[in-house]
Amino acid sequence: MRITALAGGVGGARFLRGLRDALDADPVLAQSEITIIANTGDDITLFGLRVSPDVDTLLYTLGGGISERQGWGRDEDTRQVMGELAAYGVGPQWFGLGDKDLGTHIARSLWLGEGATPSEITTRLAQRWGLPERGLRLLPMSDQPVETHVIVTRPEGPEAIHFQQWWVGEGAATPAERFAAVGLDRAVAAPGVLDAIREADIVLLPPSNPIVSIGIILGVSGVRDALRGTPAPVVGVSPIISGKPVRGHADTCLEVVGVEASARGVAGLYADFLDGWLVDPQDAGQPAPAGVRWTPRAYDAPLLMGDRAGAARLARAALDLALEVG
Ligand code: GDP
Ligand code: FO1
Ligand code: CA
Repeated sequence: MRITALAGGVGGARFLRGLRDALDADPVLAQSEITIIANTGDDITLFGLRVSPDVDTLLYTLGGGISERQGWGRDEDTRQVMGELAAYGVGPQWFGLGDKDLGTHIARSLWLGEGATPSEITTRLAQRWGLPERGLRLLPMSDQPVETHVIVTRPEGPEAIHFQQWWVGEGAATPAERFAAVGLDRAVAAPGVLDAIREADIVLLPPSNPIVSIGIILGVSGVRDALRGTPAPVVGVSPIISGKPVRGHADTCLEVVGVEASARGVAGLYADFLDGWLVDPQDAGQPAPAGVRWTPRAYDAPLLMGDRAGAARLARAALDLALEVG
């Protein structure tokens, strides 16, 4: 079975680790390959280093090096380098880069300087984390740089800031007018991305942020058309339960683009290619968006990943829904 998934950071990574566990526990499906198309719109250059938060969260979670407490960054990391930078008055200090994590950013930046593409670099990083031998292929959505910015409203007028400054630095609390994905209009899909969607047996959308994770990947030229055209069933898991995201500020992001923060509102963003949508029992009463041929399927427990076993159970339910509608 060839499974392709679009993914952001923490929600995507935890779901996909659960999916790998669920497949490994199934004698028939254990040989399945998962291709992950990662959002790179969160990428940012800090201290001269290229940081790719969603790619790194996927690498560390799937490779066994994640900080479980944070959901991002390396396990048992320290902040010595950040402390030294602070002593020199060098910022920003609102983005916490751990010492072990910095190794990844230095390697990535060095290889970019040598002319390697993000795809090639992601392959190298994934090898170190043992992804290929576990049947996991990680692809950045594009090899062209894309950076999501947020147009915020300040007392002195509108200002465009990097998504990470808004999300991490300002806790998504500064009123925002809109998102601008700088470079997205010129970004072409990275090698293998469109074929992975077209040739998949199943396409899954983990419960990733619908605007700044999945929404950015959908904006890469050809991705949406590939999803519309693929013969594979496309099934998603709602990141919103009863109007609230499980973590983060997806409700604020939806508000910025004028979409209702609900399981149904998110499904409406995918209505042109989605075949199945897994929702929390609390959202079971919500009808599908107008004109779609599926009805939302309620999970048989709260739509929460909780621990790793809970993530495997949720992923198995999404897989079963895909096998049913496919
Ligand atoms: P990020 O890049 O780190 O923000 O991560 P993603 O974009 O991959 O996923 C973020 C989304 O995952 C948020 O909107 C959360 O609501 C959602 N999420 C996280 N954990 C869970 C969970 O256990 N269940 C569900 N249904 N959604 C979750
Ligand atoms: N998220 C935070 O809330 N605070 C941080 O200081 C922070 C640092 C950080 C460093 C590396 C990395 O890969 C991710 C990091 N994140 C941090 C998570 C992350 O950037 C965001 O939660 C997501 O990109 C939002 O989608
Ligand atoms: Ca992210």
